[in-house]
Amino acid sequence: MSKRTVYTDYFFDEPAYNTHDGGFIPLEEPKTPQEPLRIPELLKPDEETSTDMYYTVIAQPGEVQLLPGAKTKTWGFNAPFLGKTILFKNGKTIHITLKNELPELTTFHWHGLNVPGPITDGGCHAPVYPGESTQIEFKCHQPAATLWLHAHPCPATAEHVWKGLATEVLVTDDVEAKLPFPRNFGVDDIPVILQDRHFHKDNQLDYIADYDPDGVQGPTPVINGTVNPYFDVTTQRLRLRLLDGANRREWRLHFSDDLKFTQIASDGGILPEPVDFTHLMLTCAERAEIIVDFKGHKPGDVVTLYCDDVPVMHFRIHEFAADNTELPDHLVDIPDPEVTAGAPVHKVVMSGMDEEVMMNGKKFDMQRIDDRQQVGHVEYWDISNTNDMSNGMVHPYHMHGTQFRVVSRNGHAPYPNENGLKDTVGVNPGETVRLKVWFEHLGVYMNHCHIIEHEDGGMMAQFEVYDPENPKTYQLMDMTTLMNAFAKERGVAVKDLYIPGMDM
Ligand SMILES: [Cu+2]
Repeated sequence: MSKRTVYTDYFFDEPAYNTHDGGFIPLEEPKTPQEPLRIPELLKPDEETSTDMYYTVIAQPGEVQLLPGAKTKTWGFNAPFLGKTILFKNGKTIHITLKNELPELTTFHWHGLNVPGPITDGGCHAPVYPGESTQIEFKCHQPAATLWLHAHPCPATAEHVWKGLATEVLVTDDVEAKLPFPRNFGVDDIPVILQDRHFHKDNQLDYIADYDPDGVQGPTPVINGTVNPYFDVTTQRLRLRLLDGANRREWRLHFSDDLKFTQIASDGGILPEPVDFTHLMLTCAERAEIIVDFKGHKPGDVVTLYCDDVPVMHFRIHEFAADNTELPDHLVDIPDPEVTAGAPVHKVVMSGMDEEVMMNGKKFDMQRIDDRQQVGHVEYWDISNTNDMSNGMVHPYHMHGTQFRVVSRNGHAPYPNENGLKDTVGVNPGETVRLKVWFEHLGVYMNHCHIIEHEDGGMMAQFEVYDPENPKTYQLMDMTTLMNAFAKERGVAVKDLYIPGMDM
């Protein structure tokens, strides 16, 4: 038996939990009947060879039966809501046709993928207009991980994600394939996208009605696009690829009877050592792959997953074969390169709440490069949250184009499950989190708070990864062009266009 510590707390600072926000909307247990958890299909490649994978990813409108009665009008990737799960094999060259069948422009951002910016990365500089398609191509070069694809068209990112433009992207490799993890997709290895929504008249979403500059929330947990889901457990061990895909909500997760579970991967891939918990908090955009062992349960039992004290998902236990697999105490080696001699320490300050949010005292500007780092160099980034503890919040800080290491929190060791590669880190009020960051590709990238209304509202900046031997200039998108396009697509005059966050 392993002697690993079992952690029983959420690590983050309790006074900063979203439950203390003035605008907090508590989750409510749905009163609708339980429904089987929707398991997204795997997106079929158009073609796959020993070296290349070809995909077509379509942003499309649709409607989905989320509640009894009227279907809800939604958006998704190759599906009416959320999307099919997309799989990249490490080492292959990936070719993707990005197609927009929505009535307005959007972008396809590969959250956590190490690809060149700003176009392949798919931030605000890479709009795909309605009825159009573009191509991207990149070499998948990173360890197995649970990443995700979401829309990122400034300043409408939050609205597009709220409507459903978010899905998981799995990277697989030979290292992960040898580890004793469940990996039968849809059976014992399942995506779990944690979101919340507010349903209005006729079961419709109304983003504008629900708008809150500190992040839009709804009382109904929606898991993989399922309200009140259950999952039929047919194996002793179950791997959940948890993604906080909510616009603002923190998920403080625990199972009934404080069932122990084990985190095996964070944002950027497998952890060096498995971490055992009874409680786990995820901030927006963070991922955790966990293995739950139902050894002590018998057919007919139900194990419930809670967020705070609200049930969000039920696991119905069926007959399963005994499985005595023990996880090794060491899983993988994680890169930890030396900081480049003489490198500067980058400073990022997240400040404010509501409309006042800023990064380094400024609102986001698509045409401004706020920082630079040389490609291949390894440098510290100190990320501070100047909110105060009595009236502040955890800002989840995200960087495009990299998987970083968390070095310290206010000079102390990071949380026990932060020893792997990450692309998003929750920063407590009054805290400075030191990251060690390096890049493989050139480009202009965004860094921001992943409370999506905060990024739309301007708590966002951008930096250039450059090569002094190969200086580049970038054609950067501007807000006027995007605003004119949105106005035309929505059939309103520019002066009448309202996208929350646009006046940042
Ligand atoms: Cu924030």
